[in-house]
Amino acid sequence: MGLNRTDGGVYRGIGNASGPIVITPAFNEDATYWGDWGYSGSDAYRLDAWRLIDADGSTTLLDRGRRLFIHGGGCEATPPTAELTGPTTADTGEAITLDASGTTDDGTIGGYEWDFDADGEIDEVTAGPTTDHAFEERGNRTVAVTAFDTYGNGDTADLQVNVTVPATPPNASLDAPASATVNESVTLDASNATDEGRSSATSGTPTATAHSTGPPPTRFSSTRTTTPAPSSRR
Ligand SMILES: [Ca+2]
Ligand SMILES: [Ca+2]
Repeated sequence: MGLNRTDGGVYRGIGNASGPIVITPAFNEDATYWGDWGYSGSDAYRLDAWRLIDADGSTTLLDRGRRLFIHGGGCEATPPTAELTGPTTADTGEAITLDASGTTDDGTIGGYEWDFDADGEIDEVTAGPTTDHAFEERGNRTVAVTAFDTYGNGDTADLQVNVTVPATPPNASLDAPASATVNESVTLDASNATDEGRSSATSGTPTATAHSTGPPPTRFSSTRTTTPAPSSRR
């Protein structure tokens, strides 16, 4: 909760509810009336936590993208069977769509937790089965999704993605004198050439010395004489 905020809801007497009560949180800019009334729309009144306080007083801090499902009666225990598909190759910076829509459950899927870098920390929570992600570094990456049913039973699937640097041509640059005379040595400098990877053409020094040889230049004076086409006269 943010400053001076007591937003929340209390649910009781739900034993006769048919189907779960679904609470879809929407904080700050995502809220329907954010900015429309006195205590919202400014940084001082931003909500910064989504807490579940159980009847016994225990508190669970929820990811702010996570929906809450309230069931009457007992719990179901059968987890979903998670499935994750998507491109197995990608360029760095390229957004790819990861798709867990093949996940099945005996009941209803409640959400998906995504771990984009296989460190065990959840990076995103979605209600729907797909999300877009771009990898910043090359290499073999493992993405994991854990699909939960509305009782909190989860199953995890992963996908290997080989991330490579885009194969764009190098930006070639060659510095050389604007002119040279015969028998003068000039330096050709390609050290300003750039590429996001390693240029195979710049092994060793990127500079070279060119030495022009040959007979002294012969200067021609060229004069073009234009003869108008004869007018046809009879
Ligand atoms: Ca289930
Ligand atoms: Ca992670």
